[in-house]
Amino acid sequence: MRIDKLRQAMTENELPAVLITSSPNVFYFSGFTGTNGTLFITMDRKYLLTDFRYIEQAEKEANGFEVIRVDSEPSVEIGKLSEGLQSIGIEENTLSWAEYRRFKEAAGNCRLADASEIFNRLREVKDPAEIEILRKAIRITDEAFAMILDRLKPGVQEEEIALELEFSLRRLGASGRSFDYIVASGGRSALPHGVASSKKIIAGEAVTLDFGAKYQWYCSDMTRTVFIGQPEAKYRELYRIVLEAQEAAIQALKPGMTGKEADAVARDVIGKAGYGDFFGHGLGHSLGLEIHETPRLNTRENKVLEPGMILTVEPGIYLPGWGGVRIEDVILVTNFGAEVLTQASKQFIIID
Ligand SMILES: [Mn+2]
Repeated sequence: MRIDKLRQAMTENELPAVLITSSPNVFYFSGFTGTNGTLFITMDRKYLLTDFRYIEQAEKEANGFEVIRVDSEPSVEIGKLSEGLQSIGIEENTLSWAEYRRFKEAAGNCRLADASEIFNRLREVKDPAEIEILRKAIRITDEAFAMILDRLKPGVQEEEIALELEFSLRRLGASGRSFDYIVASGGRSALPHGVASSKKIIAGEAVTLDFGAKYQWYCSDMTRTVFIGQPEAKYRELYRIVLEAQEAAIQALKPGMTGKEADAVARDVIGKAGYGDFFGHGLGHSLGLEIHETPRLNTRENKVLEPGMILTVEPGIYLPGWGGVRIEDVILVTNFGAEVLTQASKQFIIID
């Protein structure tokens, strides 16, 4: 099914073969989970090149693929497979310069063309099995969030909170995290990507927690800003605006809308409240096998939302040196609108 769609796209793009090198794409198109694997797919053959360690696993996981053992790097083998072909689609964003040079030399007169957009596009709309896995990954994050609230107290280091999150996610069935834990307290909450540090949490501070589980190779993502004791009054104002922006965007989201239009809904709310300059990132992103996938929700995204897409909606306001607030849920684009998959509370949480 995935290979049929891929070949259809290859035909449309006049690519008689593609070379797939990044692990998420290797997994998506073949089911192979080893750390060393390269796919070479033509209109009637499909090959998986891997080394000695993975031959048995490859034959088991990559249904219908001809497994070729390559114990050093695969460019010579790729050269042989591409004999007589006019062009090969590659992934330019993940190939190293060295790999590219080797493939180019091995491919001889055969043209190499970037095919990343074909692979991205095929992964944009999730199938029902993927949606089920993502729901579970999101449930795990919700539960880990509920559990971490008890651990948040003055004197605790951000890194300790990150470690507790890791324990919770893994006890709940995740294989790990989908990206480095963001635990940003006090002034650090103004850093949109404030990865957990050795800073200790102090009474009266905001703490932004942004984390995700990796479950059966799929990623979840959520953010909440909570407060350790009574915060400054201004935080209530920021929180109200960010929540209003987030809910307005979720309400408005529907198939047929562009990523740019969705972004504008939230940006409008924050702009009208006077904080437009302090929301410097996009509203959200798709996610799946990778934490950031296309389409995005930002000021430049012209891609149109379709049912089956899974996206984050995560506006924020960050006042440098002072602090910030972000609220992030994951939503599923349905036939008529958006279903919010994240269940964690969005109330103004004060932990005493
Ligand atoms: Mn996110």
